[in-house]
Amino acid sequence: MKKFLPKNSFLFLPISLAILFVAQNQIFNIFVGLHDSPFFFLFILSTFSLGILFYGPSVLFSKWWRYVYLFIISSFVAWLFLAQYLYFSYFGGFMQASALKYAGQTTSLAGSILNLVSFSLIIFLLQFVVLFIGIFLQKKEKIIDTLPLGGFTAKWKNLRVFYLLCIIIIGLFGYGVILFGNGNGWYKITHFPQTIREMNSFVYSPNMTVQRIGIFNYFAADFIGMTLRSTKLTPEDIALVLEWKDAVPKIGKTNTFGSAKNKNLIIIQVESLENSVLFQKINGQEITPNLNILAKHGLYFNNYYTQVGAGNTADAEFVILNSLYSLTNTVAFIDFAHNKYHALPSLLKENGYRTYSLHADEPTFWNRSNIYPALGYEKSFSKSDFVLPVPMKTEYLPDSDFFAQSLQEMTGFQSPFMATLITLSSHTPFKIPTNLQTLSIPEKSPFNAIQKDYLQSIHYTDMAIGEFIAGLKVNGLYNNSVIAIYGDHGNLYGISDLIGTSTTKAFKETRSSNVPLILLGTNLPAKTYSTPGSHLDFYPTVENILGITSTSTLFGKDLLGKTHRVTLRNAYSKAITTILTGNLTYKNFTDGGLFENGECLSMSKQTVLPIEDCKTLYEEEVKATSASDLIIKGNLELKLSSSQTLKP
Ligand code: GP9
Ligand code: MN
Repeated sequence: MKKFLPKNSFLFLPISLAILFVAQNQIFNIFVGLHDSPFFFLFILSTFSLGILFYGPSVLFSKWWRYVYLFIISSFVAWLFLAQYLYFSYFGGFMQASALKYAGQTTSLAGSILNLVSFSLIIFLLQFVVLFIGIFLQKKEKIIDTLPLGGFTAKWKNLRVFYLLCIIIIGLFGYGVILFGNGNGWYKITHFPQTIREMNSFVYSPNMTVQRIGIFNYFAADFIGMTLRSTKLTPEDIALVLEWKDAVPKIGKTNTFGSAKNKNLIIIQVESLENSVLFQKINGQEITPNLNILAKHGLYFNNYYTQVGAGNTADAEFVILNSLYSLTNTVAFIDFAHNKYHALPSLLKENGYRTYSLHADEPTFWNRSNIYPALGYEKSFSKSDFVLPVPMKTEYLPDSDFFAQSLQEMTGFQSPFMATLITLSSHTPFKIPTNLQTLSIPEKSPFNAIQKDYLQSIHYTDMAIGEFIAGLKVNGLYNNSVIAIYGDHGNLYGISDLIGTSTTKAFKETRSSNVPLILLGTNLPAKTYSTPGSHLDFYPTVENILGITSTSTLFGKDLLGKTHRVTLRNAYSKAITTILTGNLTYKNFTDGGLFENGECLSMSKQTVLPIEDCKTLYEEEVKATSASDLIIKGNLELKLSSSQTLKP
C-alpha cells in the first residue's frame, strides 16, 4: 500500500476520501434500514466512482488550493448525508432535489428535527478527520509529484492530464454499469431481476435505488432529472390553460348533492382489478362473489376506465385524488411530488375531515412518503405499521390481514375521516399461498398459468373485501360512511381477452382499462350505470355526494351528472387512443396516432361516421389533456383554484 499510495502522494487524500465515501454510503444504508443489499458489487462500483468524481479533481489544484477544494467537497458530503438522514428520519423517505425549493419550510420543523440528531451521525463527518490527518502528514514531507507506480517520472503538468483522464474513466465506467448494465453484462454478475415489479422498482422504488447505487447517486440522478426537465411555461402554454379553463362548464349540483354529507369516505383501491372478472363464473363458481353483491347493492359503474401511464398504481392514485390526467412518459408521484396540489384529502381536511392512507408496502415505493403530505394525507400507515402473520408465507401482507389490521386502526379514527386503503395480494406475479387459493379452476381451461394465478388472487382479494365490509357493518362504520371500491389498472396479462368479453361495454383495445367502480352508502341507491366514466370523474362525483363545492381545477365530471366523457391516451406517446361520450366514440390505435387515421363511431359502436364528425371532440380533448399536463408541469393547480391571476 505504502508503495502504491504513499501518504505524501497527491493521490493519497482523494483516494482515501473516496474509500471512506463508499463506507459512509454503506453505513447510511444501514442507518435507514437497508441492510442487506443484494447489489454489493454495483453499490461499491457506483459509490466509488462518485467518490472519485467528487474528490479526484483535487489533483488538478496545487498546494493549499488542493486542501481548500477537498474541504469544500467534504462539507458538501457531510451536509447531504446529514440532510438525507434527518429527512428520512422525519418523513420516512429520501429527499428529492425538487424538495430543496421548499427548504425554507423546514425551519418550522427545526425543533423536532434536532431531536433526531444522535452521536452516531459523527460518521458522516469523518472526512474532515481524514483530511486534517492528511494535511498534517503531508506538511511534514514534500509531496511526490510523480506517478506512484514504477519508475516513470512524468512532469506534474502531464500528470494532471493523466489523472484527469483516470477520473473520467473511473467515473464513466461506474456510471456505464449503472446506466447500461440492467439485464445484461456486469449487472448480471450481481443480480438479475426476477419479476416485473423488481425491474420497475429500479427506477421507481427509491429504496431499491438507494440500495443499489447509494443515496448520493440517487440524489444526483434526481437532480439531473430535475435540471433536464423544463418546468417553465411559455405565454402560449398559459394561454392554452386559461382557454381550457374558460371553456370548461362548471360542475353543477345533481340531486344526489350532499346525500352523504359529513359521512366518512373509505376508498378501497384494488390492485389489478378488472371489470371483466365481475359477474363471471368458473366451473360454476363466481370469481368475485362479494364484489358482485356489493355492485348490486350500490352504485356500480361498469363502463368506467383507468387512465394510468408508466406509474401504474401511483397514477391511479394521482388521477383519483386530483382529477388531473396522469402524465405520459413520466410519473407525477416521482417527478412532481413537491407541487402544490388541491387533492381530495386536502379538500376534505379543509372540510373538517381527518385524512389517512393505509398500504402495507414500503413508504418510499412510488415516492409516496414524499407526495402524500402534498396531497393532504395527515397520517400514512405503511409496511412497518402492519404485522405479518406467523408463519410468514408471503413477502407481503395478505389482503385479509391488511383489512383486519386496518379495520382495527380505523376504529380509532375520529369522524368524519377519509381513509384510502390500497390492496396488494393481486399484484403481479399474483402468487398467493396455496391455502388461500380457493377457486377451482379446471386443469383444462383457456387460462395460462399466470392468468390462473391472477384469478386465484383476485378471488382471494374479493373474499378479503367481503370480510372487511362485514367488519365495517359490525363496528358501525358502514352506516356512517361512503365506501368506494375500484380497480387501479388492468392485469396486463390478457385476462379480459378471455373472460367477460360478451358483457363488457368496452371494445377490444380498451377492455383491460375497464375497471369497476362501486360506491356504497346507506343513502346511495342501488343502480348500475353504463355511461362512460373514468378515474378523473371520481373527485367531482365524491364532492357532490359529500355535498362539498370547491374551486379545484378538475378535469373530470360528476358521474351522476349528465355529461360523460372518457379520454384515454397512449401511456408513452401522449397520443389520444380513445374518446367515449354519450353519443360519439373516437378510437385510434394506429402507429403515430394521427387524427385522420382514427375512426369515428356512433355510440352504438356499429356505424362508422366520417372522421370529421369527431374533429371538434378530438380537438377539445387534445386541449384538455395538454392543459392538464401543463398544470402539473408548471405547478399551477393551486394558482388556478385560488383567486391568483395567471397571465399569459
Ligand atoms: C406498490 C403497489 C404496486 O406499493 O401499490 O404498484 P404497481 O406495481 O401496481 O404500480
Ligand atoms: Mn397496481
